Amino acid sequence: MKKALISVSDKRGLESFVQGLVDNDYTLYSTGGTKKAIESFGIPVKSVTELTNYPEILDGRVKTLHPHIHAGLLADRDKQEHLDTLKEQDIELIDLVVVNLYPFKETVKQAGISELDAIENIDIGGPTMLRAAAKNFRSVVAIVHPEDYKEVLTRIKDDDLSLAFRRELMVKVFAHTNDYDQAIVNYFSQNEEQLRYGENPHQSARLIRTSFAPNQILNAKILHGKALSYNNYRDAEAAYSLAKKFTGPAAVAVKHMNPCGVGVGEYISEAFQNCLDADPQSIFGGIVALNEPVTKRAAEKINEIFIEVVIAPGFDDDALEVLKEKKNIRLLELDFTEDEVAEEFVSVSGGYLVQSSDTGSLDVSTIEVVTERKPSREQLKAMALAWEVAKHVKSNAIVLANDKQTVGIGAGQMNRVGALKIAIERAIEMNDSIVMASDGFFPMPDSIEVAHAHGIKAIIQPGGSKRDQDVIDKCNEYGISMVFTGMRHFKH
Ligand code: 93A
Repeated sequence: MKKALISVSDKRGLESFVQGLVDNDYTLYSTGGTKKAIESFGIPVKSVTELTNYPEILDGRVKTLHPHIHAGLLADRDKQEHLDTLKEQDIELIDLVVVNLYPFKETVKQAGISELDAIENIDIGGPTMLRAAAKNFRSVVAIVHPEDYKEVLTRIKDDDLSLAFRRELMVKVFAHTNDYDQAIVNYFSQNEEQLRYGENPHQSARLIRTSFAPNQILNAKILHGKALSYNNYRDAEAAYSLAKKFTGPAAVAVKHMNPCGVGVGEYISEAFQNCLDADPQSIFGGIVALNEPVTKRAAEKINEIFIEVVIAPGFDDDALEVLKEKKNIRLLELDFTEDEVAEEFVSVSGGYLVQSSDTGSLDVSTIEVVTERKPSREQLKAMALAWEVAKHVKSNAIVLANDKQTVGIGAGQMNRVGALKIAIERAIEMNDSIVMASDGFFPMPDSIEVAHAHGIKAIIQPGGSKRDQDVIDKCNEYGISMVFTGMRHFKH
């Protein structure tokens, strides 16, 4: 008779599985609660204490942590010496282990959980058995997920518990215990915090801090206001990551992850005013990042409208006093130094995609003027601003700007000329000093026609289209200057 050790917190699917094991001549051994459950199904089961000759002690903290269990799992069936030792010590071989762990993650997710509750839910014996059985996968079957019960039973019936299958199960075990330990690390290092909800109120959410660098949004000091929401954090990241790209005073307003207004100026108050004027409608309820300490003058301007979050490298005392008049505004202090090239993750069903972040920046000395007309100094300045902003706008992105602010932004469109039309429609002004930036190349000259019809005289874009020459010819026909950056900046 083969021996199966069953010790599970999650009792889903248990009845039919253990019945199947018994039907296939397994003797079952279980810990307290699992044994009771199996007995309630009317299925014969023995206590693990019959293997250990030792009672469960310390409120169950020590149930299976015993050499008779672990030697029974770890003995190498191909080594006579191991088998002899088991015989000498009167230890039985265990062939199959079914363990799932105390529900640590589920427990700490609940509201009002104490640290003691969390501690009691750290499973020690379960992972130890799983890891032992998984290490010995050449001889032992280790099952951690109830979803695998069915296939295991089928394979037992067909006598097909192949080495390859046991290896698959082994990988699942170590992935699971790794994930389980990470959840413990996150909870106790306070790297993990519950958020009130996710993108919408019916979605749950939490944040997980993986770094403590002072120039990262999750490490901002919240000087005033209630905790940030899920959307606040994402918008704050979008505003902050763009604001820190500017060397002089700059202010960035973000709505739904896209910049809606960006302003630069000699002083931070002027930069904010330009940012506000760039789109006085969209900034309402927005997130604003300023790359220099907030002065009283800037604070007074900010206070004139409804802003949810202000992020800055500092706040003057009198500025704080002004801003704190509003109870609900969140004030975040954060180090604005540039990041090292970091990695970004996005989830897709089945896992994650990882890429290095887009730190490609424009070197004005290497840009190529491709038209007869050259951009003026003022236009070049506006292009640098528009280009930086375009990198931070969802694709397809078109940014119209002068040398002190964005004047119209078209974000997240499925075709480029559509993005341009939106940017023009939103534009606060259209005149000769306005330049246009496109995050990707123009596949055809249609956008140039539209730009020309609205008086745009200078364009910055990556280049690289099959029809670049058509686009250049069109610009020459209309007396538009155009530069190629050689680098596109899609953002999805
Ligand atoms: O408290 S433990 O870390 N000590 C143990 O020796 C032990 N052995 C199994 N937890 C232990 N377990 C866990 O108990 C299993 O991982 C399983 O989640 C749970 C099943 O307990 P019961 O059968 O009493 O419901």
